[in-house]
Amino acid sequence: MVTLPNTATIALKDIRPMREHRAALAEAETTGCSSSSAKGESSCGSSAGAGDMPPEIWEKVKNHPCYSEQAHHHYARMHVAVAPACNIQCNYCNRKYDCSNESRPGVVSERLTPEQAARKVLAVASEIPQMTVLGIAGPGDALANPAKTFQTFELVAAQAPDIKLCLSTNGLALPDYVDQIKAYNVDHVTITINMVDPDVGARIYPWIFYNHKRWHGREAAKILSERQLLGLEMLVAQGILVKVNSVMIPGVNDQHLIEVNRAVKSRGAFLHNIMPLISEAEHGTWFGLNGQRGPSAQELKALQDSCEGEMNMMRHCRQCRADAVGLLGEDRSAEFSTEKVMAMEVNYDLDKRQAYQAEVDGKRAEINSARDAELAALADDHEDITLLLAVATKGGGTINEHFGHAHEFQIYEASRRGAKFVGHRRVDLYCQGGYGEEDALAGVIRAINDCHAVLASKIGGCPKGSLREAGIEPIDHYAHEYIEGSVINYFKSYVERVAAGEIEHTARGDASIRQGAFIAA
Ligand code: CLF
Ligand code: SF4
Repeated sequence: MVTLPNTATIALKDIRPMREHRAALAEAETTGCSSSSAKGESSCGSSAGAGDMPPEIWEKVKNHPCYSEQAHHHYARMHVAVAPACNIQCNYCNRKYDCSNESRPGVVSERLTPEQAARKVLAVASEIPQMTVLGIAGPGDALANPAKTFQTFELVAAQAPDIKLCLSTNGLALPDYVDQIKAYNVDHVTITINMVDPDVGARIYPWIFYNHKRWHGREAAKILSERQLLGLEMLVAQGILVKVNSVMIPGVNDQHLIEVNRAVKSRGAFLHNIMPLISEAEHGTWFGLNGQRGPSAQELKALQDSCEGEMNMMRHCRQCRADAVGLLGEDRSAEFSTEKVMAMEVNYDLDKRQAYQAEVDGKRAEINSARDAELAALADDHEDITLLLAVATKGGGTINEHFGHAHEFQIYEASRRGAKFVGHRRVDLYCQGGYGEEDALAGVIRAINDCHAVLASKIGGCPKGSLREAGIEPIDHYAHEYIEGSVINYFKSYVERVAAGEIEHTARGDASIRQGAFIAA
C-alpha cells in the first residue's frame, strides 16, 4: 500500500528509476503485436476473448474498457484535463468546450496541473478499484501539450504502476513523439482520422498550425493526413496498440470512411471507432451553426457493419468528456473535484485492486459459460431473423437497471450466431422521482425504435403499455441475469413463437441518436 500525503512529495527525480524499471519490464514481457494482430485481422477483437488473440495482446486489452467491449462492463477509465491547447481546428469543435473527438462537448470543469492530475488519479484509484486506465484526451490535444502530458504519465507511473496509460491525439504532432510514447510505456494510442483525401479534409478542418505556420484548406488537410498515417505506421512498428476514431459526418465523409477504414486497417490499426457527429447549434461549432446534421442510429450501424470485416469495430464508445471518471456511460467526475481530492486521504491499495480484478475474471468466465450454454441450445434454423434488443444495465454484465432509471440502453443484435453488442442510446430518465414523464418516454421510444424488445430489471405498467403500442416488447423476467445469455434466450423464445404462429416477425424502423444528451450534466 502506498500512502500519498501530498502531491508535493512526488518529484520527478524520484520517479525516473521507476519509469526505467517499467520500461525494462515491458521490454521483457512484450513481444509486440504479432503479425496477424498487428495487421488488425479478426483474431484481435473488441468483443473477443483470451482465446482469440496472442497472450501479449490480450494482456493489453483485457482490462481496457475502450479496447475490449467485454471489459467495458466491468472496468472504468479516467481522463485528466491537463492538455488545453490544440494545434488544429475541427469544424465540429468549439474551443470553449472539451474535445468532441474523445469527449463530450461540455465544459471541462477544471484544468489540472500534472501534479494535481497525479493526485487525482491516485484518489480515484483508491476509491474505484475497477479504474484501470488513465487517458489524456484533451480538452485540446494531448501531443500539442507534450510536457504536461508526459509529466503526468511519469508521475502516475511512479505511484500506480498497474494503471494502463492511454492517450488520444489528432495525429499532427504524433510522428515527433512516438519514441517518447514508447519510452513512457503508453500502450494505447488513439488517433482521430476523419479522412485520407485532402478534398474531404478541407471540409472538416479550416486550418492547422504546423512548422510555425498556419496552413489552410486542402494543403492543411494533406499535411494532417500524411502525419496521421505516418504516426500510425510508426506506432504499429513499435508494438503499440492503435485505435482510430472517426467522426461520421453525413454528406461530408460518411461513405469516405470506408476508404479510411481500408487505409488504417492496412497500416495495422487494432480497432476502428466510427462515432456519430454531435452537432447542435447550441454547441457553437461551425457544423452546428451551419445546420450539419449527425447520422441516425441505423445510418451509423450500416456504416459500422460495412467496415466490419477483417477489422474490429468499436461500438461502445460514449464520446466522453476530457475529465470523465468511471465506467463508460457513467460520469463520476463531480466526486473528484480538486478541492475534494486534496481533502481525501489517499490509500492506493494494489492488493485490493488486484483482488477486484481477480473477481471480475471469475465473473467473466461465468458470463461466457452462460452465453455458450444458451447458444448451444439454439436450433440451427432461423438464419433469416435478426433482432435488435435494448438492455438496461448499470454494469457488471447483468440486466440490473429499472427501465425508468436508465440513462442509456445498450443495444444487442440477436441472431442465430448469438448476441453481439452493437451500440448504445442515451435517453432522458423516464422515472423522475416516482412518476413517469411522458415526454421522456416518447424520447426513449424514439431512441430504441429500431428494437424489437427492451430488457430491464423492472418495467412499470404504464411504460409497458406504451412500449407495446410502439411495437417494442417490454421484458423484465431476466432481472439480474447475464445480458448475453438472456439476449440469446429471448431470441430462442422469439423464433419459437414465430414458428408456432403466435407472433409475426416484422422489420423495425430507424432510431434517433440523442444530440442533447451530450451537453447535459
Ligand atoms: Fe480515454 Fe480514449 Fe484512452 Fe478510452 S476514451 S483516451 S481510448 S481511455 Fe473510450 Fe471515451 Fe470513446 Fe475515447 S469511450 S471517447 S474511445
Ligand atoms: Fe477540438 Fe480535438 Fe479537433 Fe482540437 S483535435 S479542434 S480539441 S476536436
